[in-house]
Amino acid sequence: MARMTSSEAFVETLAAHGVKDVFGIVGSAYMDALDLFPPAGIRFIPVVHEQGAAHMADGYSRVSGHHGVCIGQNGPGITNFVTAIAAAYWAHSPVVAITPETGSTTIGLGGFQETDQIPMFSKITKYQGHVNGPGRMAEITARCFDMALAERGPTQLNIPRDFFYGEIDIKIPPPRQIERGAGGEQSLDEAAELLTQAKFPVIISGGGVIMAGGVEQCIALAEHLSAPVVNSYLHNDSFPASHPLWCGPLGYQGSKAGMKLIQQADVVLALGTRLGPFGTLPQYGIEYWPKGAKIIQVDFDHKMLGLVKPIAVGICGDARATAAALLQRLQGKKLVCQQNKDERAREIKRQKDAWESELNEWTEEQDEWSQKMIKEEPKLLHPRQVLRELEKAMPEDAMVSTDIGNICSVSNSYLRFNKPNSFFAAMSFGNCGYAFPTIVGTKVASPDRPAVAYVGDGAWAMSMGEILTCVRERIPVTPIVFNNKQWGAEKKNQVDFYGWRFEGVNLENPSFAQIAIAMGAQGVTIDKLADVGPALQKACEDQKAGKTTIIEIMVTRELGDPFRRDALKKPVRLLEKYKAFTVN
Ligand SMILES: Cc1ncc(C[n+]2csc(CCOP(=O)(O)OP(=O)(O)O)c2C)c(N)n1
Ligand SMILES: [Mg+2]
Repeated sequence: MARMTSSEAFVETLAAHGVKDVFGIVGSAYMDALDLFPPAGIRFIPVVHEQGAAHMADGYSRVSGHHGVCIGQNGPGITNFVTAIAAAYWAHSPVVAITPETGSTTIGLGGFQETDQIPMFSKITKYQGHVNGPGRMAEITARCFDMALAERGPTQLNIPRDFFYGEIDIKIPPPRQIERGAGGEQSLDEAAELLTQAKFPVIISGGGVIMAGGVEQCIALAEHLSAPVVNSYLHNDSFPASHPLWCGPLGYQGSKAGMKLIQQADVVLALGTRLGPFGTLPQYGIEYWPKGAKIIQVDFDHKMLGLVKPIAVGICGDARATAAALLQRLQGKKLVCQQNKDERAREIKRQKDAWESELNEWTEEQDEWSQKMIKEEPKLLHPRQVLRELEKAMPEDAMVSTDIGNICSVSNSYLRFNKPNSFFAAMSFGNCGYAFPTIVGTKVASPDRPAVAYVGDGAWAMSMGEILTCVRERIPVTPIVFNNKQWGAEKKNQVDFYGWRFEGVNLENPSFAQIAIAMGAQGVTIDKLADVGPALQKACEDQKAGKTTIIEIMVTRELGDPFRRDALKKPVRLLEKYKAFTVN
C-alpha cells in the first residue's frame, strides 16, 4: 500500500499496464493527470479531432496487439469518440476510451459540457467501468485494461472529473494474465474426425488467427491437410499470400479463386472467424458458400458459434491453440484427402492462375456507365490499373489501411500480405474516414514499418485534418487519395437502381496535394500510370526522414460492383407526382 493522489493512481495504473502513448485533445477535466504523463513515461499525442484520436488508438492496438488509448474532454470531446469506438468494436480492437465526465457533485443539473456518457457507449464497448470514488480509481482503471484484451474490444473508463483529486492508500493492480485454451476435448475430437474423413477440406483463416498469433499453426494445419486457405473478409493478412495454399479473400471484391475453391468444399474449418454475414455474401454472381458442407467453426467467443451460419461443430477456443490441437489429433492418422492431394493441388493452381489472368486483363470496368465515363475523360487513370501498380510497388513489410468506398473496396482483390498485422481495413462498421487516422495510429506503434492508407476523395475530405497531427507530431505516413470527384460507392447505387438520377454524389474538389503542402506535408498529383509505383516508393522512403506525403491520384468515374446489391430494391412510386422517379 502507498499513499498517493487519485491522479497518481491513475497514471501509475496506465504505466503498470504498459501504456506508452495516449491519443486525445487536451481538456481541463483530466489536466491534473495529464500533467503527470511525461514523468510516468507516457507520450500524449494531441490530434485534430477526437474521432481521429480513437481511430488512432484502434490502429495502434490492431498492429501491436496491445491496448490503444484515447482521452478527451467531458461532453463534446467524448461524444466525438462515438463513431470511432463503434468502428473499433467491429474491428475487435482492444481500445480503452477514457471518458472524463462532468463533476459528480453536480451531475444532473445541466452544467457545462454535461451529458450522460454511459448509454452512448453501451452497445459499442465490451465493458464500461465507472469510477465511483477516488478510492477505486486504480482498481477500475486496471479492470478496463484487462477487459479490453480479454474480450477483444473497446472498453470505456468513465471518470467524474472531481475524482482525479483526493488522497488514497492503495496498491496498483498488475495486469491480469489469462491463458486461453484449444477448446473442449469432445468438440476437438469431432472436428478432427470430420477433417479425417474430408475429401475437399478448405480452411477460412480469420481475424482470430491474427489476434491469437496463430498464422504459423494455421499454415502447419493447412499443409498437413494440403487444404486451400481463404482469408475471411478484410483479413487478407491472416495467411501469407506467397504460400501455394493461399487462395485470397472471400467477400466483397474478393478472390474468385478462393470462392470457386470453397464452393467445392465438403468440410470447412472456419478458424478464428465469426463468419459475419456481410463477408460471405455472393459476389460476381457466384453463390460460393458451400451449403452442403460440414462447417467447423472456431471462435474464442462462444456467442459467435453458429450465430450466422449453421455449423456441424463449434469449438470455443483460441485459434492458435485450436489449430495446434487439431494438427496433433490428425498426425499419424490416415486422411481421406491424402488420396486426391495432387488433384486438389492442381485445382488450386488452376483457379489461382485463372483469377490472376482475369485480374491482369480486367484493366477497366465494362458496364455502360463506366464506359461512358471513360470516354468522357480518356486521360484519367483506371482505378484497377492504379491498384495493380500500387500492389507491385508496395514495400514488403508495409502496413496498409483502407477506407470505405468503391475504389478502396476493389483494392481487396489487389492487397496481398505475407505478414500478419499488416492490413487495417474499416471493418464491419464501414465508416468513411477510418483509414487515415487509423494508419497514423499504426505508425506510432510501429514507426519502422512503411504506413500507407487508401482513401477515396469523399472520405479524405472527412479525415484530412489529421495531416496536421502527422506534421506537428512527426508521424510520417502516406495516404493515397483516389480522386474520382464523387462519392462513388453511393453513386453506384444510383447508377444501378435509380436510373442515373444523381443526388448528392458529385464532388467538386480542390487540389488535395496543394492543401497537403499548405498544411506542411508533401503533396503530389499523379495522372500517369507509370508514375504511380515510383510515387509510392518515394513516399515510403521519405517516411524514414519523418515526412508525410499525400499522393493524389486522378482517376476516372468508372465504378466497380456495388456494396449492397443484396439490400437495395428497384424503386416503386405510387403517387402521381413521383411517377417519373422509377426505372423501367
Ligand atoms: C461516415 C459515413 N458516411 C456515409 C457513408 C456512406 N458511404 C459509403 S461509401 C461512400 C462513398 C465513398 O466515397 P469516396 O470516399 O469518394 O470513395 P469512392 O467510392 O468514390 O471510391 C459513402 C458516402 C459511410 N459509409 N460512412
Ligand atoms: Mg470518390
